Amino acid sequence: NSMLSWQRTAFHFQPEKNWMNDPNGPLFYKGWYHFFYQYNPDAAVWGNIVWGHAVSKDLIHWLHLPLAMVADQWYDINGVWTGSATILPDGKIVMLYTGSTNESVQVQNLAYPADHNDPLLIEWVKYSSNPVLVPPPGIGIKDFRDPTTAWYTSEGKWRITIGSKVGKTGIALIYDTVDFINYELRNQVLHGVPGTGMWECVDFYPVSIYDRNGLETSANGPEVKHVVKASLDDDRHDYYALGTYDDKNATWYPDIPEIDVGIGLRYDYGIFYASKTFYDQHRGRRVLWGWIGESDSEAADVKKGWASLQGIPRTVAFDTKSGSNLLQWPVEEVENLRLRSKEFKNVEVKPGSVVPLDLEAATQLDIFAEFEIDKNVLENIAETDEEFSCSTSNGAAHHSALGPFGLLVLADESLAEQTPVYFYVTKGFNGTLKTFFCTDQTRSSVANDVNKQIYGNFVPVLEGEKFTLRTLVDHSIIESFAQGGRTCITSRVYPTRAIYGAAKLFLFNNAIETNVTASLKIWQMNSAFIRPYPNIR
Ligand code: DQQ
Repeated sequence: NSMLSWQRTAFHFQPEKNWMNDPNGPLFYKGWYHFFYQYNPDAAVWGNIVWGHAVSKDLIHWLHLPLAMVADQWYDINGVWTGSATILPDGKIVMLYTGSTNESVQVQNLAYPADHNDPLLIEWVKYSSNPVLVPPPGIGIKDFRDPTTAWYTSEGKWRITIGSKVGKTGIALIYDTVDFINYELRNQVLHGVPGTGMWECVDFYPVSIYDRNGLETSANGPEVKHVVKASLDDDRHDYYALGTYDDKNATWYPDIPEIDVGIGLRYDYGIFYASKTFYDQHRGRRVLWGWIGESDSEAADVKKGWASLQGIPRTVAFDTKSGSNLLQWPVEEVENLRLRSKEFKNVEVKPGSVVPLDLEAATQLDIFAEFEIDKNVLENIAETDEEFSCSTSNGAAHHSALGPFGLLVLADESLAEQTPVYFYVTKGFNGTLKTFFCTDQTRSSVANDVNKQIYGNFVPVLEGEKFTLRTLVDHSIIESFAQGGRTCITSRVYPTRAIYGAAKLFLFNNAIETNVTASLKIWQMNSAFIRPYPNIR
């Protein structure tokens, strides 16, 4: 449908048509990145779920491959649901995934490549005695899904976790296995948090506390912290926490119980769900994939014939500077799409003003921006906006002492359509500054059947740091990373006027008390090649 075709992205992974959701089983094998995903081959809405499959050399340009697994067995006839890959020491791959059975019971199944010599891993075989796991006593038959990548225990066994719930407590069950066929349920859970509901797509992995290098999933020791991530079915967000893993007792506890899994930090404060990491042994990094749904209406999705994207894969590492959070950053390969760039140095943005940035078009961009506010004002101003939060304020239209200031993305000339991505600085009674990073969708489109929430959260800004952001713009997606990736916000927006050559970029400053000085470097971004599978007969 050409009417809505401008919403199609140019460098984000999408199937050619129909519905996609969770990333599944990402891995690097014999020179190729493999990406599998939850896919409905028949419609642009969720249902009939099978595994789509694509390969890439660089996580940006893709070749679509035939479906890897379809719903053809009693144990997955109602859906080939989410799963993860484990690469064994001999290089062989095992895939564990959830099947929804003929009676809609959630069970875990084993699959493996038909031919390990095929670098494209085109054909997949399901183990003949599937399922390998059924819901254990006390667990609901529909509350048992999404097995993780396995890691080694000190006993030399493999260990996996599977998300579930007991009452309203979200939990991560633990199983040990030596052959991926027979499993032993541990009587203690890896972790659980009351009130968080069903945990989907649990992820568990180590991060180095010294540097940004990725760690293989089995890595452990004093130089390591462990991340637990759960996707909360009840509020549709991905929450993580940093903590300590106890291999002997097969359990994990958070560094700070007040910001435990599901009640503290999120990977992303916009739309981002069912994410999964993998260790990329090719480049020694941990890479995070996340499903970015639509925020228009289902009717619009049906009309345009497709729904959902995958975010640009992000490297994820512990923030050794703040010590309190992860850092997420688009994989460096996305920089190969950069075309012409333009720099704007020390642009002064006066209180209450909007400054246009002279670019050809502003629909496919990679933006770096740095902002400074008046030091004198910062020091001398009394307490302000102690109670601020992105979503309860007036959004970017607000005027206050120290904010908001930032970018107007995907804006038309008249500013009837605009999506502000911005900082907002508050000062507490005790004089401490606290910075928020937000994205305001209120005026993102003149259409009214789209989500117009204001997203955002607190972002740590350390002594001596400027306010920095990076934003990737790709037609209907805006992915923003503040302070090097401490706080991230992804939004889907559906402008009707700010499209193609009519889309513009502006700076704005609604702070009353301070000038803002902005420096930017902005690249036009090329489109990625995302090719159909060749029809060779
Ligand atoms: N999506 C899958 C489930 C998973 C959910 C089904 C999360 O396995 O729990 O498509 O989005």
